[in-house]
Amino acid sequence: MIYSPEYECMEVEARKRLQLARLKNLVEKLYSGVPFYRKKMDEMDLRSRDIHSIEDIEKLPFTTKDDLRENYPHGLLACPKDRIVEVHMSSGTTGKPVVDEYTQNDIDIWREAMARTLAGGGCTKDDIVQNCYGYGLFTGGPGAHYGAMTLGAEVLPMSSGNTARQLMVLQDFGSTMLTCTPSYALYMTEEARDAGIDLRKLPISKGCFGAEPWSENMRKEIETRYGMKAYDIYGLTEIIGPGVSFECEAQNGLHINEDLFYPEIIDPVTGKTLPEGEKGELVFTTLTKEGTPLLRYRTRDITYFIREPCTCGRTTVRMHRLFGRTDDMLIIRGVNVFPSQIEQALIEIEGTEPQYLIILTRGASHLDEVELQVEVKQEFFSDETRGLERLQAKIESVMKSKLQISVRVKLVEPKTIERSIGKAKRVIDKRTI
Ligand code: DLL
Repeated sequence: MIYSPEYECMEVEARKRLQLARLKNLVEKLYSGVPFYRKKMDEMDLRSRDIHSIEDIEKLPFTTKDDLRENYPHGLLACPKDRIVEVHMSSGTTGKPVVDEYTQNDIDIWREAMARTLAGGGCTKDDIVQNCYGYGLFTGGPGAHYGAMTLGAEVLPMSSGNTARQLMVLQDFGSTMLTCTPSYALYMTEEARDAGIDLRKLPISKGCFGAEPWSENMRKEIETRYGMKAYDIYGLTEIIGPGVSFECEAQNGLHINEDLFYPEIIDPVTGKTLPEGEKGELVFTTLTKEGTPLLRYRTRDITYFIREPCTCGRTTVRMHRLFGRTDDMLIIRGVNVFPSQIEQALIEIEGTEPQYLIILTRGASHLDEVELQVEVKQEFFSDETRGLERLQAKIESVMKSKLQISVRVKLVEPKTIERSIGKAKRVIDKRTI
């Protein structure tokens, strides 16, 4: 089901006009209401009258995560403080968290964006949504909750963790849709297997997963183990939370809610807009937000746009599932590697579980050393040692040929790598410069 055909299936030129009107309005609001933006625009001698087409957005200044941190907590507020009704923050591991402050209108926009998102994954008023994204300052839990309620579905606000209880509810309440991080969805399948629960026999038939990188193969694992359709959903605290883009039944790129969040792809080094279809850094401008609207926010996420019409009928631009982030790109002996590439290579190798940990060290020779811990399927572990040695050598050679780096593989028993109930941690970087 398409939740808002009037916006999602809008004629492309009409959408551009809408985006332009919204952008001009935003620029005016930021100039008059946010000293940080007024200063930037004064320095560049820019006003909303200089914006004649949506492409003129390229004239406007970027906003970075550092800008957000420097203006923590309320420096980027664009409306009177008493209009704020809810606040969320990112779980950032370094520095101050980034803050999103919502007016009631912003919450309504979020409900709309998340209703479109869950509807993209097939959610209707008849569904029972087991929401295991974390509730709290994280946007995942509340975002999915608002969306499911807006669609009239029944919500089970589980939050993350307590897997035994999740499985009990999944069985006893007949949940039909699951919302959580993909790594937690997989973890639940392991616990279910140990508890002798056949997830494929339960009513659960679809899920919207996001908040962390995952691969096409991980999707296949989740779909097979639950007997469900698994959809990728994307978003970030700074822009609104989840609800920025989502997959439809075609599972071929994520439709961006571009009447609300204007997307661009830039070269992360030069900041220049890249030609259509090229892979680069994703940038968003919040076209309708009131609390903490952002101009050309650099997400550090890497993807490219797909503009060919989608079979679902939506006319919105799609983004390819993320390739990684400019800041989680590992540089190993000068080679650029994304953890997602390692995952993609690994999951194709028979005998391994999609659970891994990359440990980076710098040896006495000052060269980067990579240890890749990989969980092996139980059947393989009980096998003779020669089988394990063969598997280890195979993974090492696949990594060498696919990623051009030498890794030392350490096979570990099932369930040794720490599981996460939220975003999974895949890399431990112990290198010192
Ligand atoms: O993770 C919002 C969210 C909640 C999205 C629930 C989807 C579902 P943050 O904690 O601010 O917000 O983290 C945002 O997570 O810039 C990406 O790097 C990453 N990310 C989010 N969704 C995906 C995805 C939420 N589908 C950061 N695939 C983003 C890969 C994702 N990475």
